[in-house]
Amino acid sequence: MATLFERIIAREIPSTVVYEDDGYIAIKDIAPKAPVHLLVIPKRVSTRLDKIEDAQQLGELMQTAIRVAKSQLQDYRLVINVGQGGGQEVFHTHVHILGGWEGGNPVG
Ligand code: DGP
Repeated sequence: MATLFERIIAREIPSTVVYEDDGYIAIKDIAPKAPVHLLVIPKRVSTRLDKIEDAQQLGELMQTAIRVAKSQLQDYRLVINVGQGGGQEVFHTHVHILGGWEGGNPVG
């Protein structure tokens, strides 16, 4: 069965898209944990970050996350939850971009 993010990529589920290219989509998180909370999602299916063995793919994911983050924010936090114990809820690899706090990141 398609993951939630595959269905978002296919436009079966609506989302606010802030960036898209052939390999990636970036959307607004539906339950933002910061004034700006985006998700960068590779279109190529993998369940979690450590299933991506190809260094080029890993690099491309980070480059895309940085490009999207810099287009919206001067400073930011990148978070990747890996596995249930790591806080991952959607098992389709993605990078969280968080930022926009007044006075800086409250998490430290
Ligand atoms: P994680 O816990 O790392 O798997 O993050 C999953 C994120 O996905 C979480 O911050 C909430 C977000 N999310 C869940 N359902 C939807 C949805 O339907 N649309 C959008 N835009 N985000 C969603």
